[in-house]
Amino acid sequence: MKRILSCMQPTSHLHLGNYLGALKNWVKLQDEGAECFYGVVDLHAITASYDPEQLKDATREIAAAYIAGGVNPYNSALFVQSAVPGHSQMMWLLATMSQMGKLERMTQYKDKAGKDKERAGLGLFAYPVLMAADILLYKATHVPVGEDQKQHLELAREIAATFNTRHKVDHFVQPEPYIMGGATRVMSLRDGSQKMSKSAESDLSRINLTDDADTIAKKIKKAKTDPEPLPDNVKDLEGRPEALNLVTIYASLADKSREKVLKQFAGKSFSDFKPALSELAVSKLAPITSRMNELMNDKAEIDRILAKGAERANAVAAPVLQETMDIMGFWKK
Ligand code: AQP
Repeated sequence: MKRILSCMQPTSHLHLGNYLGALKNWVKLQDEGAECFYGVVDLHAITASYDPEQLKDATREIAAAYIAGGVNPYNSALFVQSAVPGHSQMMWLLATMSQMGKLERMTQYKDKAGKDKERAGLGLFAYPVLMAADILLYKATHVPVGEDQKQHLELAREIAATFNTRHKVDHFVQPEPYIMGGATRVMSLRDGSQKMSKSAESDLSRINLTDDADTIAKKIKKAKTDPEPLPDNVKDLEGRPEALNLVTIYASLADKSREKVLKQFAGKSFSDFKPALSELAVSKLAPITSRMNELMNDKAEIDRILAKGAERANAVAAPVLQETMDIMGFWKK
């Protein structure tokens, strides 16, 4: 049986990219019977500047989005990373077998640290080691990853192999990347060459799962496009990244191929296509938003769900951590 581990950071509100690129497919995996661990990785979120006043609610909001998007917390383990102590403990153990040279080559670190590496935090540098700990702690067999996380997963595989070889054991499972059929890479509404992102400065660049119908319609209306009508095939969208992005979003929300969407809208201009896309986006997202709002109005219920999830996650994680420490030769009481 597949054991899946996947997580999101409570850095801000989730957006349509997080939904179509990850969450929607998590629900499919859960419904196909995989054993799923879905985390809200708050320890990762503090590797960038953040507001301690908001972290708890941001964490609850991500959990609410998971549930509203279809994760069944009685079926999948929905947990907060910091509530399972094994994550940070395992990270230290794995840090002792991670090479600085490899961490320095991580593209995400290079992007996020920018030019001023001297001032980049150790947490940001060691982020991939914590991610390896997240995965190996559950002996996850499969990790759904986007392009940007492939390099980190490869590192987790290398760390697992180093541990097994060094200690002559077959302890850690080599996690496989799980390529999600139907996962969609959603691009910014302001620039079709950039991915839709929580941390992009302009809120007009993304549709948040917390946006109401008017806001969604306004953002789609203002989305960057070009003056050409829509073609009848995907190839003709080459060189038109914004048009391709809107068609891709429509197709993903409607669970149709882009070809089918283009057959439907061939020859139409964006003044026809955008209202149709708004209507579809609102009809798909409104039930999620309203369920999220309901859950956020009952924080005690979210906290109950998260406490149960932490228990379930810990029941798997704690023995793996102990076994790892035993292999490494630690004293135990
Ligand atoms: N634009 C996107 N299209 C498709 N999938 C996306 N994901 C993120 N953006 C898109 C997927 O969402 C999951 C959770 O991501 P994360 O919380 O770890 O943060 P991220 O990947 O760094 O996403 P953001 O929104 O860009 O956050 P910030 O701005 O905080 O860095 C992952 O599975 C990711 O692939």
